[in-house]
Amino acid sequence: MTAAESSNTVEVTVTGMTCEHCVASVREEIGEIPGVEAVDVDLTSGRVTIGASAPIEHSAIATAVDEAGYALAE
Ligand SMILES: [Cu+2]
Repeated sequence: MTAAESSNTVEVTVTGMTCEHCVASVREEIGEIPGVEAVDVDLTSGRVTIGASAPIEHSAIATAVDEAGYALAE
C-alpha cells in the first residue's frame, strides 16, 4: 500500500536528508507511529508523504523526525 492509498494522508517536508541512509532512518522512525501504514520519502525535495489508518498528530511526526536526527521545515 502506498501512502496515497491510505485513508489519512499527511505531507510534511523534512530538512537535512542527504542520502538513502537518511531516507531509511526517517522512514523507520515515522513508520513506528501507531496507525502509520506507509511512508513515501522524496530525497530531492525532502517531501514525506505519510499514509495512516487514523489521523496522525503533527507533534508525533515532529518527534519521530527529531529522533531520526532531522527536522521538519516550517
Ligand atoms: Cu544520509
